[in-house]
Amino acid sequence: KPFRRILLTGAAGGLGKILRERLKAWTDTLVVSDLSDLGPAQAGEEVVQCDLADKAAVLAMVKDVELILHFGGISVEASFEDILRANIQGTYNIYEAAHKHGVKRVIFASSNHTIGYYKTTDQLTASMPPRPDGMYGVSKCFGESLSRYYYDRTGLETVCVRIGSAFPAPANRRMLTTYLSYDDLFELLRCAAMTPRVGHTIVFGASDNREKWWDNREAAHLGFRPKDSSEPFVHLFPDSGNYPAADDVTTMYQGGGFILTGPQYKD
Ligand code: NAI
Ligand code: 15L
Repeated sequence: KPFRRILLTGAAGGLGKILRERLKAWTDTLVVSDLSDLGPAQAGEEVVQCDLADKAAVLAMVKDVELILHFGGISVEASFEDILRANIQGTYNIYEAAHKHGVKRVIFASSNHTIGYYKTTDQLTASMPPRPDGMYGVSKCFGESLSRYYYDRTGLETVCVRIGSAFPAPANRRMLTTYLSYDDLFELLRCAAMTPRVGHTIVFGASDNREKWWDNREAAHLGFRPKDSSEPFVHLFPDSGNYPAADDVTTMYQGGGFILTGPQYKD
């Protein structure tokens, strides 16, 4: 197996549950961690239930780890205070622990919501300025900047995966463009983990969907080639001929519904 010890944070989450099964093929020991209950440790696993905001717990959990897949945290828009704790403090704790223990590489679950305020008519590359669509997106921009800093300062490598919509199937018209199948996600993670040198790389995570907003030329060294597509689901969301609709911000911007979920709209 290519690794002795891998840490997966967010292992009780939607993606974490899938990765927990698949990552065992890569490593002798998979450390699975979450704030939520993870059940008993299975063969080849160690279970650590802790809050990412608990710096001492995170430091202890990262000891002897070679690769971290950082998927833990709040995964949707929420109050700034909650995001501060889970995503900003939590991600800082992961990087500080990774540096102290000499971890070689982190794969950071970033998000398309780092760029959600670009228009659905825009084509993006990874080096275009971030345009987050809420506090959640801002926290993912923090993770991308933090990891850039740790790479420049210490040589700790990171691949930031700006995941589109990684679910069993697209749930709406927008996700026909942002859909990332679980198999393509896993292939992208394999490229991120196994490519010999990645430095600090930002890569968009989408399947080979017919409509594309994101161009991965700046991450070509990863060699990621998606195999799936949202095509089998296109019939579920017929084209109204009115997309993007001039009077609907959720179709004008790449972030879709997140454009309307900021805390300011709830106050
Ligand atoms: P999820 O919400 O199902 O899983 C996140 C996990 O993190 C949960 O099990 C939760 O208990 C844990 N968590 C939250 N706060 C924590 C804390 N303070 N300490 C420790 N654990 C904590 O989300 P999902 O869909 O599995 O996403 C995983 C990661 O990928 C997240 O970082 C999310 O932002 C990112 N992502 C996912 C996308 C998707 O399409 N599923 C799209 C873009 C990004
Ligand atoms: C995300 O960042 C979220 O974690 C996920 O739940 C989806 O909402 C996804 O983006 C999306 O944009 O579809």
